[in-house]
Amino acid sequence: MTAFRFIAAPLLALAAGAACAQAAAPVTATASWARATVQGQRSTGAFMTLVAREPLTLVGVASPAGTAELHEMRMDGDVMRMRAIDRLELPAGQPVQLKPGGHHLMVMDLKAPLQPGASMPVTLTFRTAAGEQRQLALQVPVSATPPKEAGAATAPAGHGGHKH
Ligand SMILES: [Cu+2]
Repeated sequence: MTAFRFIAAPLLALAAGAACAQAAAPVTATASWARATVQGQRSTGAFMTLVAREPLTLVGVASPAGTAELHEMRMDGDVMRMRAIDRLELPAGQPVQLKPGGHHLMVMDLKAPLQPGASMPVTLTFRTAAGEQRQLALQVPVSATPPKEAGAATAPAGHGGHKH
């Protein structure tokens, strides 16, 4: 006789507790932008600079615009490929850039085109050193090009304007 085992898995509704007062993530996001899509494009990248005030691990990304993932770029032989990663460490006080060609947020299966001037809601989930979760909700501006105030490396404006 086979012993049937019933594994009681209580399906506790992990409802997004809107009323649950969750402490804000001790992190700031600056120079955020998401690349506008061209016709037929179903996925896009989102970029920003994150500065954590205490050691944090970025463990999740979500957007109502589509399916969001955290990606990294990595050389595979001669080919640059991107792949999903499940975490990104943010050392305290140290800017971590999510940028084209590096770590970035990827939003796939977009429900609608992303028009320049619009914004895309993104929620980042972090884990603290104590293992607690913190969230940061952002409205990421949609743009065809990176924002100018990105600081640091200033584009060499005025060069190469050699059109005939
Ligand atoms: Cu990607």
